[in-house]
Amino acid sequence: MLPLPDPIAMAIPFKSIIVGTAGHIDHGKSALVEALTGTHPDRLEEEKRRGITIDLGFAFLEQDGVRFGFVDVPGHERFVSNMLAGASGLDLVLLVIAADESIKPQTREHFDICRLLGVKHGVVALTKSDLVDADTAGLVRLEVEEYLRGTFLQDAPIVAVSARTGAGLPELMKELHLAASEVRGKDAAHLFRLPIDRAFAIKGFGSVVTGTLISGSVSANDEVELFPERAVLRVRGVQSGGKAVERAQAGQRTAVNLAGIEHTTLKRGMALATPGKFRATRRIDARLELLPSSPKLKQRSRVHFHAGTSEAVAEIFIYGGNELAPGQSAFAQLRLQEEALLLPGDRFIVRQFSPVITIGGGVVLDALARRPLTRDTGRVAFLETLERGDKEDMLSAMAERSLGGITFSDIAARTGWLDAEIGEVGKKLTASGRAKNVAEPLILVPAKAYDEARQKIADRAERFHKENPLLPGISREELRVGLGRRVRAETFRTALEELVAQKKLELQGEVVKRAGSSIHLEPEEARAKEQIETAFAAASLTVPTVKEVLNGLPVEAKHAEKILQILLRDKILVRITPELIFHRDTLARLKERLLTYKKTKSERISVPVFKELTGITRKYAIPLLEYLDRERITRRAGDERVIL
Ligand SMILES: Nc1nc2c(ncn2[C@@H]2O[C@H](COP(=O)(O)OP(=O)(O)O)[C@@H](O)[C@H]2O)c(=O)[nH]1
Ligand SMILES: [Mg+2]
Repeated sequence: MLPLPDPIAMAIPFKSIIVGTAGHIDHGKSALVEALTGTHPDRLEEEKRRGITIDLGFAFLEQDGVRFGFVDVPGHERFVSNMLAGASGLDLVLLVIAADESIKPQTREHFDICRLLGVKHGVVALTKSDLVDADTAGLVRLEVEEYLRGTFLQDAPIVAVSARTGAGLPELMKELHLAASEVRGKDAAHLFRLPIDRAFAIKGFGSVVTGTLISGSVSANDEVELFPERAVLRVRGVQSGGKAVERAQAGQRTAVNLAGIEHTTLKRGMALATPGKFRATRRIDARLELLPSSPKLKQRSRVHFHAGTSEAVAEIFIYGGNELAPGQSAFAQLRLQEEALLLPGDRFIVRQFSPVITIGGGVVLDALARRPLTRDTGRVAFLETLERGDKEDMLSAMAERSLGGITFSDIAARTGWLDAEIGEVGKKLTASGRAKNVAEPLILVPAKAYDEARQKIADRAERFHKENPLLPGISREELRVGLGRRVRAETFRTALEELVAQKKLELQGEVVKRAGSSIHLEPEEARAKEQIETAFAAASLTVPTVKEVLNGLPVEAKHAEKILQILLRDKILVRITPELIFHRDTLARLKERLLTYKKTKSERISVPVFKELTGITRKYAIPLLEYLDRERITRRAGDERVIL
């Protein structure tokens, strides 16, 4: 017979499968993992001494192109929270039931947990088959079949085995391979996420964390972000399946050696992720399901919340009801006492506050939820859209619920989608006219909100013209501020550009005006304008006060002030102090005279000489010289001015 081809030599990628044990204490879970892999999964001294699994244990087996990572969980009810940390990220469950004891409480609890966590595949091992006769074995098999009817394991193989004699082990392995072939692997191309289940130090290496890599991949020299701490750390090295590797992929048991952090600051429940993408959360909206065996859940109950490897006390707010009946599900908010890194689609388990039993679980829909408010009537429809999972609808709904638009980084943090995916879905939304992109790379504003903003801009500019016929238009800033905070600056800019492109509005510097509009002056206003100009021009440097000029006009004071503003805007008049206004020709002549003085007399001029030269009093001379300083015609040097 030909030797089997070596998968490594043939560069066939291994399929990585995480197998988790589940079942009552003493049913032979750890013994079975040892019998299959050659590794006894109990690691702790205490576990070995007492012969009981307390924490998670790990063992590996590579066979026929499959890399099995076994996560062995404790069966004792006191250690269910450890079991939960191991149960997240399972591809398939190895449900262990001792043939001499059949189904026991933690068989049920572990199985419920697997179901609530969305585990889809599994194999049942009837262990300790060497201890029972054929009749008993047959009876237990019937009980198990009955128990699993209608669940995800109803068609799963039930294999009688003995870790002691080795009976049934080859058949069990065969079934594990079959089940593994049905598992759809986790997505290595996605953003990296690793819930941490262990943290320790290795002499000479420093801090190491381990976990089941649930998404993406990680390799040496990557930067990763630690949650909820939000520290960015460098990866020194990576192991998977107990061996150093270049890159660990989703679906693998993974150890990450981290630089720049004490192992004592790292602990189970934290997570590593692609840096700069995600946000930790304390409030999630979810689909919450209560087990039929659970008592009813009251509004504002406190529970223990478990997701990934993390756990926190949480308060539950049920939407659309005051309690949740056993076996029912509802949308609910969970307010966590501690921050966690969660994304939509993440599964979680809830356990009763006291006594601690598993009562239900669910799936995260909105990981960055707002607090529950009775006036927030759109929430249930929003959660329904998220639950349906159509990406365009989801993004559209997210944009609609955002205040004034959703940015690229908001979308990434809320969905965990890849950049390319965000771009693609965003493009579809804008192409179909459901949303408008108002800035690169992406700020999505719902079409309705955008159209409203644009209309408001046009209306306000128009209204301004009506109310201020003597002004050229509204200032850009005044127009923007008047729209309120819900219209973000980018929306304003885009909508304004659009209105200008459509020749509805015109931009003149910072002034927004109706396209083609010019100021229309009534005959007496035009006369008044002329009078003002003449008054200042005739006065030369000894100008009258503004009040004096305006009072002698044939128009109302309000109009007179506006006409003055027009002259100032058009720079026919120049205001050099709040009280002093000069005609531009007067100032131009003054500048010329100074230059002549410089050429013919001196580069320097004192205040008295300036007064003499211009024939004005100190009241005018000082502000004028300060104005000339500002204009860089002169520069102050002690008591004198240097003419520049
Ligand atoms: N006779 C027999 N004993 C077993 C078998 N598997 C496990 N045991 C024993 O059952 C006890 C509990 O096994 P263990 O693997 O620690 O159970 P766990 O708590 O489910 O992990 C140990 O004393 C094992 O030696 C088996 O197939 N046959
Ligand atoms: Mg054990």
